[in-house]
Amino acid sequence: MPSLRVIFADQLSTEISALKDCNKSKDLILMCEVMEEATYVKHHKKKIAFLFSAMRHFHVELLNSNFRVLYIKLNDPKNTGSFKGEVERCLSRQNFDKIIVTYPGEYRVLNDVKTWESSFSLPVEIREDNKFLCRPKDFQSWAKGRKQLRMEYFYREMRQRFKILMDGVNPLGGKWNFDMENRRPPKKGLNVPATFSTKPDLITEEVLRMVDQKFKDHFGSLENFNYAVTRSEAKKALKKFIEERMIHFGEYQDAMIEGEPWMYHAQIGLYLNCGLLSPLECVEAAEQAYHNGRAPLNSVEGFIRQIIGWREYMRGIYWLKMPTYANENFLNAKRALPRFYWDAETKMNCLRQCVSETRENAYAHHIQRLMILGNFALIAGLSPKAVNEWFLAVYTDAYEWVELPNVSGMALFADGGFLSSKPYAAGGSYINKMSNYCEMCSYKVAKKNGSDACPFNYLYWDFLVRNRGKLSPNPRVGMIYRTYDRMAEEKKKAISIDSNRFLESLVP
Ligand code: FAD
Ligand code: DLZ
Ligand code: SF4
Repeated sequence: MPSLRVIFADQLSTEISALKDCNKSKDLILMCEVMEEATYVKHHKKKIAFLFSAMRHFHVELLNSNFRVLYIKLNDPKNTGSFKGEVERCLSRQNFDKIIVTYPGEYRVLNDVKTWESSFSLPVEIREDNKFLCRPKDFQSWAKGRKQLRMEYFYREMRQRFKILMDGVNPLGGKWNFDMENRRPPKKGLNVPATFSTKPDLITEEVLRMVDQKFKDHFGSLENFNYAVTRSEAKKALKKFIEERMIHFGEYQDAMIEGEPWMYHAQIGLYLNCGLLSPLECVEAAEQAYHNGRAPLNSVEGFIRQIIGWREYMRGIYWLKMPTYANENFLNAKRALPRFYWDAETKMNCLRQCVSETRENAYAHHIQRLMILGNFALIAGLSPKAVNEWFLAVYTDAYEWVELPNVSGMALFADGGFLSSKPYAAGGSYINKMSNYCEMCSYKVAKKNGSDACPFNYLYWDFLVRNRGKLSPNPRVGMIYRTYDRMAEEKKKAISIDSNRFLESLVP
């Protein structure tokens, strides 16, 4: 009897484990566009269009390779709107001996898949997700018995295991990490080369029309849709980054410039996370560029660390800590998400720029996500649930396995320091050093208090004061309190008054 192989939107690779040993003449592949997945959070329109177009192109690729595929479009009148409903419909038409899937990327979907066996009285085989380099169970073994998990040690083991940037048993260049060379502020007159861009074909145009019609109330613009939607185009996007922009990736990794949404970042997260690119091919292409003398070690090492270090580490944490991780709120932050996260209407230029770019591109680079959008959410005490929902909805590369640890763990310190050793809280001077946003802002970054002072300045201190009981035992934060304690009483009072006034003025 044939088996039914279900492929989700983030598994668009002919190498995916669910397709291994597939009998092309007998087995059936099911792919479905379902309303439940498009709306469980109101995803950015570009994210939905990207996934549906990439799914439809992958469907064509599978047909061209002689696989049997049942592809359910969103506007199929019989579409039940859910994975389970579509599997049930498929099973009602044909008999199968079992269902085969690759581990879904989200706990929520895994829970659903786990009900199929009893609901349909059919064995369900859930296979390892080979889009990643470290299996959740290997991460669990690595984590076991460690008091503190630190990405750096995990990363070093990944370098050794996959023999990446190694000189025998030592790291190439004598150091594991070149971050100290990677934090340059932006320079005036940088001429950042454009990222990959391609014109929508007929399949994408049809999807764009459908998304425009069906998801009118979702965040974001569909204008200038120019992503790769096939593996061959995604490979071109990677090549363009490696050849033209990786050279400065390290140097300007933390820099932000108004009107330069991508800076020297790769813009490949969306392709990696849906299976169009594999992590090892990205890493190997970067390493090759170093050996060919096309990019310096600090850039290449920095880029590789993001992929075999941070990306795998975040996924490891997700599967280690779910389902409780989704409810973490160490700092008991409760404030509703301000409306400007959706409409960009705020006088704070840094936030206005980052939200506007997110709305246009469904993209913001790491330091915008962490030090502008995340930092504000942290110091203003926004509710982790609301912030997570926003981050999951607005970026094309967002799936819960990677979004949640980045937001709750890295940006909001909601896990109490399990993932990072101290909160990434910063005042305006950091933003002013690493960007040119403050030059065009209505607030004055040099002013610490008063109605025209940069809100990041007083909110930073107010955040520390509000959370003193929980943060002062942390050795990396404790000494900052000594600076606060030395402040004049009048200044402390001004911080509190300004912060209350500002926070009260936020419109949810
Ligand atoms: P580059 O900066 O060019 O990096 C190359 C690749 O490294 C990325 O494509 C990504 O696959 C990987 N990478 C880099 N940093 C991280 C990281 N911290 N965690 C995991 N992988 C990383 N990444 C997502 O893929 N999806 C998300 O939903 C997501 N949400 C985030 C939310 C917050 C608050 C923060 C601080 C970071 C988040 N990240 C997320 C991580 C990172 O910001 C994005 O991976 C990156 O911006 C994607 O753009 P890029 O391809 O240009 O990345
Ligand atoms: C994000 C998303 C969207 C918008 N739509 C679909 C879909 O129609 N079909 C599908 O298979 N997956 C979709 N996804 C991705 C899922 O929500 C989910 O993130 C993955 O299946 C991983 O578990
Ligand atoms: Fe942002 Fe403050 Fe700079 Fe304005 S002055 S851009 S609010 S950091």
